Amino acid sequence: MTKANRAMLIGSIGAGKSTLTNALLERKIAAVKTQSLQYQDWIVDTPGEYTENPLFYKNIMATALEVTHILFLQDATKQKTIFPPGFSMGFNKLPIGVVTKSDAATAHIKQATAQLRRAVPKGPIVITSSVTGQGLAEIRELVKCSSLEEMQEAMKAVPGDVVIFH
Ligand SMILES: Nc1nc2c(ncn2[C@@H]2O[C@H](COP(=O)(O)OP(=O)(O)OP(=O)(O)O)[C@@H](O)[C@H]2O)c(=O)[nH]1
Ligand SMILES: [Mg+2]
Repeated sequence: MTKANRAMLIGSIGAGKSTLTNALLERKIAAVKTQSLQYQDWIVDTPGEYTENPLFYKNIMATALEVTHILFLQDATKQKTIFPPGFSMGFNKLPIGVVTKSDAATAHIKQATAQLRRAVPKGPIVITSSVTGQGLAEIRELVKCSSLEEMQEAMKAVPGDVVIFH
């Protein structure tokens, strides 16, 4: 991993941020509820409350200054999204949309992807599962990239059911 590159994970309570953090770092431990910012290697894991409550947006903004990439997580098993339209455009950071829990029986991947695309109008959307490992290698690759063009180039051989670029 390029040492300078770091990713902040944001998304609703229970979206799977900590489980994804552990999976990306190959830590075989179960996630517990996140109460505060967690710096884990090249990942900054945040409590879901930071994204769910606009009162915490200033914390997200401040923490974003410390990272190169922001991962916007949408739970595929949830009908609702908590991201305002165009949310990623408010950050001067490389965005990665992440649909989580693609393995779940109740996952609605198409719907989650469409919702996430409204929040993340530009950049890759990666369909992931921390259970099967789908999309994890792609996220690690994307966080090594330093521009949208580089991310697009890095993903050009990846099937469209794992990464959607815009
Ligand atoms: N099926 C399935 N379940 C998952 C996956 N990722 C997370 N979960 C489950 O979703 C629940 C919440 O996961 P967490 O990783 O704690 O969610 P979080 O986003 O960190 O939640 P907060 O820390 O409260 O903001 C747990 O019961 C996980 O086991 C996945 O890829 N597939
Ligand atoms: Mg957590």
